Amino acid sequence: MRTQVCIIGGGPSGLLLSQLLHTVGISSIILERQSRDHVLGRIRAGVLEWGTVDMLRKAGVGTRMNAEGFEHTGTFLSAKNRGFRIDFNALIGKKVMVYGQTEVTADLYAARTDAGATLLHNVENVTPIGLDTDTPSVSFDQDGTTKTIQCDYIAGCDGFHGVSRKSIPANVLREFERVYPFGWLGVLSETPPVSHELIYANHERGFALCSMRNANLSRYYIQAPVTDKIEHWSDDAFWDELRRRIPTDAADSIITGPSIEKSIAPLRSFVAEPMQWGRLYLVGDAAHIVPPTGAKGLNLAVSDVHYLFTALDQHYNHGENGGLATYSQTALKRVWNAIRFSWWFTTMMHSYPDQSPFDQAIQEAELSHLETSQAAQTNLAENYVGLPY
Ligand code: FAS
Ligand code: PHB
Repeated sequence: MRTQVCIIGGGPSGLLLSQLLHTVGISSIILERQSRDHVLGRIRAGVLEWGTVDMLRKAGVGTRMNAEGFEHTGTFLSAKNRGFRIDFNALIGKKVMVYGQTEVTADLYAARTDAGATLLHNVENVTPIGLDTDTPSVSFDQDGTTKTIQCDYIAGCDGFHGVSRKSIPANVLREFERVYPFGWLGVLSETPPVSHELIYANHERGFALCSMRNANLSRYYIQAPVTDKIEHWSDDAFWDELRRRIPTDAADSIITGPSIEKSIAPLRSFVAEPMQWGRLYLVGDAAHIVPPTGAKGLNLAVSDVHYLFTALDQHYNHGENGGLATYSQTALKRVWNAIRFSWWFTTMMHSYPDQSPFDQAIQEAELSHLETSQAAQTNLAENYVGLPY
């Protein structure tokens, strides 16, 4: 088998890159280790930066998002059970789109399928070969047979636990990490959202977030110990704890219901440098992880895709190689800005196990300053809606 770009990983990064390459006549093959249904069943991100909205529209997959997504011109923060709003539109004339990653993935799958893309599922033992040569390849097993794809470039879109990052020599790769001493317990319920916009709540008992997927599908999170198990949390216990942490008016009006999904996700900040080595380019979670507080994970994957797609288009269709040569340094600049914001927002909003009353008071003072300072709100708004590509 041969293709121009071999893409390892069929999540949002790999699917979007393949779709964009297709729009400019560049061939790709996607290798995905899970089944299509497994990938489509994942429940992950909820907020799209406008840069992501533009990229999805450019890829020709924005129709359902335009019809079903929610445009949000602001968000609510709260401390001590009292909320206030940050108006993105009034401050910086920008907004975000609330449209679940599950739907984005489904839209990309539909487009790749319609275009007759080569998307191989349930592959095993994916192995990049010859990354430091001009003739790289990727071998893999499928249905008991070992196959090889000859290609020009390899896009490592295989997430944090993938094979791509680990294919960069240890003496080349530098990793930066912070693991947070808490996780997020998330619930999906077929109930109307408690608020028309998101609510990020600081509370001495722990962080909480009220989000949504549509007018009758809500997504809620509470901070939980990393050692916690979903079995420890009945639905009633979850709702009671959520009510204790969010603004009083929301707690009094929330409509609860049975959870249709319940999961605990750990939180970490992680960056791998460089994001390229030889003919291998790392994209999305393969290169970096952010705590979901700032809603940056999926959006950073999309800006990586933008940079790599642009560089490959310049190479194949315009004979220019500058974008490929500088992909890592270009992507990492935006990555580190998002890593910083996500760390800052996480540190301000969560209760740390060893936190003192002074620490809690400082968090509340920072939120009080945010409530009254246009400059502070503008800084948060610029980072939350997404810094320029
Ligand atoms: P993904 O991990 O999505 O995709 C990688 C793909 O590669 C997967 O399909 C995997 O099966 C495949 N793969 C792995 N190894 C392979 C191999 N060796 N061979 C072939 N295929 C391989 N972000 C937010 O912005 N907000 C959120 O609320 C949020 N919640 C999250 C909750 C959880 C539990 C997790 C894990 C992540 C969450 N994220 C969130 C981040 C998430 O949205 C990612 O940023 C996004 O999925 C990144 O997309 P990809 O880079 O495509 O990586
Ligand atoms: C979500 O809706 O899942 C969501 C929204 C915003 C975040 C994190 C998760 O910051």
